[in-house]
Amino acid sequence: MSEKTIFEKIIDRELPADIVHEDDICICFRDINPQAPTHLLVVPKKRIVRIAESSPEDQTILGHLMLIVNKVAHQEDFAEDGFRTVINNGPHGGEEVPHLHLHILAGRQMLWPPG
Ligand code: DGP
Repeated sequence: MSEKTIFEKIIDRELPADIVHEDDICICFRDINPQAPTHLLVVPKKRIVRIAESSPEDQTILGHLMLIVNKVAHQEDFAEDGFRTVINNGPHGGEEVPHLHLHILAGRQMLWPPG
């Protein structure tokens, strides 16, 4: 865990991002490769590598991320129409960036099962 992830570079303002929310615990910004009309990422400032490597001491952070999903859904005005929240974990999950992040997808009808 030596090199900074892309998300740590965004948190540290070494890379630009379209930030829609930030607080002491997390940051939320627009995904660079959107899979829906609105595609946001909610990222904890603490580098939890992935949900399968989180621990009980992360409980407050993990709960906070969920509440920020709620906040930005209202702030960005897609709470009522609906949206999908996704966490990709490991190779079968399609995880690319080893820094926990919640995807929020909104602005179109989601399909089930997901691809
Ligand atoms: P995942 O596959 O779950 O690890 O998702 C990683 C997401 O991160 C993917 O949807 C694209 C997004 N992403 C990667 N690099 C950047 C970047 O430099 N800026 C932004 N805004 N998003 C990025």
